[in-house]
Amino acid sequence: MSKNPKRYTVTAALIYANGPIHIGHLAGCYLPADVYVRYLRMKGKDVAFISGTDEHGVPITIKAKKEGITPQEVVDKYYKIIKDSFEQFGISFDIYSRTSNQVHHETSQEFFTTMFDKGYFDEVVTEQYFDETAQQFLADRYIIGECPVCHNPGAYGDQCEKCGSALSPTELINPQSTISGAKPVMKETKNWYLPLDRMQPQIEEYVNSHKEWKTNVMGQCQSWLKQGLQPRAMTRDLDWGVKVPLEDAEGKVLYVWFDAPIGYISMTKEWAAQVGKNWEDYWRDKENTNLVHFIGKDNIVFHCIIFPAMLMAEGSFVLADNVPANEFMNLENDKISTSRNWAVWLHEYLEEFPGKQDVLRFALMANAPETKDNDFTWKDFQTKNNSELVGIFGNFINRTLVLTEKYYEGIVPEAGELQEIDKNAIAALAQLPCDISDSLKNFKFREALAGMIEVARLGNKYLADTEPWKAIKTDEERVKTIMYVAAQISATLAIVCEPFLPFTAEKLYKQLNLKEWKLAGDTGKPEWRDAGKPGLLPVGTKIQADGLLFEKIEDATVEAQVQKLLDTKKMNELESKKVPELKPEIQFDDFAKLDIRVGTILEAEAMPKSKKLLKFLIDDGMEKRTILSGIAEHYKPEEMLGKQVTFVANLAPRKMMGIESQGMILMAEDADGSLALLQPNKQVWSGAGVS
Ligand code: B3M
Ligand code: ZN
Repeated sequence: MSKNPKRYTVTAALIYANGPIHIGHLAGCYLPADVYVRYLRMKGKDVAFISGTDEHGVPITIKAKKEGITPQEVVDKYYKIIKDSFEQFGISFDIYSRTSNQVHHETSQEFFTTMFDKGYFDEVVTEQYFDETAQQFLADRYIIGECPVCHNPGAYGDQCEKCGSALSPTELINPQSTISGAKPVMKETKNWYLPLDRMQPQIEEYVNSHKEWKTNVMGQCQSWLKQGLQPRAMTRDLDWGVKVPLEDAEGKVLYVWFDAPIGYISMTKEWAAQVGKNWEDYWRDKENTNLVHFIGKDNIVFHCIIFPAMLMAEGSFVLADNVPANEFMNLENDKISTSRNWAVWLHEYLEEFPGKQDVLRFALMANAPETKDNDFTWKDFQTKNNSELVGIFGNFINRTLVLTEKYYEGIVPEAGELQEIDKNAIAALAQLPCDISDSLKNFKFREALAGMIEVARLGNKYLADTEPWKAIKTDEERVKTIMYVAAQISATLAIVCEPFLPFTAEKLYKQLNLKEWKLAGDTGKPEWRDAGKPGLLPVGTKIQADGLLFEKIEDATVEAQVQKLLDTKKMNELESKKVPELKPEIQFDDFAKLDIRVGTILEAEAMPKSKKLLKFLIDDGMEKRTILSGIAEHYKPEEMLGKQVTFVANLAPRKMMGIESQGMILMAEDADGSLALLQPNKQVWSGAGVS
């Protein structure tokens, strides 16, 4: 690998096609990848940005079962939703493909065969867990149990998502089938294992040659290596996936984590064929190509240890130069969860916030979980938009455009002699793109984003210090210089914001009339080296505002989003609420002792000094009776008037707060604790007996 390669193969995790994209995926993997790639392209690098959906494995078949459709229908449905939302969000993949394609099946089978022919696999007959009810071996997520490492009770057969340990089903404590809930039995089966234990020295050497990897990534790798690598089965007894290309492997498919990363290669092949390039340049030219995998932290071991081991064994491909994995993004102080619907879904955001892709991009990146888990809150989203995008970025551009329009009909004026303050601003402007560059090269996206905003801050400060709106009254010539410098800052801001805020950059290029710019290259598009260049936006260029770049986000908007989450929380609580346990059995005679009747409420009033009690006068068909009931938090006295209720009529009277209650009104308690009256479903006469 070279330190300054001309070519980059950048991959972003192949997400399972079993659900839509949420902000956690974006912040952890796809946004940093997109920013990095956009930056590389602006540096003139030859980049292949590869991603797609992972359409095999147990997560897909489990989802199919849940939705009552076929696995193929599941992946078709989610591939489309995922691809569309990425596209609209401006994630600029060169190809977004899928592992169900023919070329992928062929590529992964070839890969397997090469390793097989080289004698890399151990053929092992083992006893594996088998679900007798479902007549199926229980691989990966078909089996859950207690994690032997952190004791999380919901660990999967292949991985504990809590502590990140990779597991095999036999390591789970108290395993259970997720298909039938049955306790599995052991049954013999043959599979092909990758001897990671024997490969440990090579893998260690590889990992240790990358001291520059992020500490969270290196930390996980070292803890793996320290535990000692174990042989790992690369095939499964399943019917959904890539068929194992061997004669004695009927009913077996490649392990999803074997075929999925090969998807990066097969998708590169597809893309290269489409655009007339040679895919091998991107995977076999070790001298000139850097391979970078963007992933979330739960995929570290697969990309830093298992896939590299496969690549070493196969022998003809480059190994990853870097794996800048992020930690997790939480949402409003709670772990994002698909099953609990605790997420901000990208396709919903795009519908509810049309044209505001860059706002979410900004908010997620500013808070990216680069070194530790982080939290997304709607309040923070609003603040990031209102104070930074509107208050700093938009404000500077707007002032520059409006003042230039007002004083010079939108034509960039010629600068006079530069004063100290102008020279300082120009020098700072030349430096900032270099700083941003350094941050991006080191995968420090938050720092890079802060550098971008710094350019706008520089512009604001420059205008605040030079006060062209005052100077125009006393020194018209001076204002020309000021507006010239402000125009240069705007142009650089447009360039350096492009990787982060591509939609905004497009608008700015238009408003600042890009066609007239003095660009370094001949692509007609700004390149990174143009940023900070003096005279980038030439004198005489016509610039013009075309609406505001960003709008304020109102309290009501974010409150509605928070409410949506609160509703979700309530739904989850309802769903998780358990039905009360049965009381001990009674005989009919016990029941017959109860005298339950229907009465009509004649009077209702709150009890003074009591939060809970209401006092009713009830027509019971005989005389009238007083009943106290603890429902004041659920019903107002006036809404009870005239209602028919059921009550226990022969309950011994009880005195409460000095008043005798002659019976008890019956209520049903809902899961959220609210109460509902039990009423006859048609008007009946007061005193009607209930049996
Ligand atoms: N499909 C896991 C996931 O969606 C897995 C990633 C594969 S990357 C090659 O998180
Ligand atoms: Zn664990």
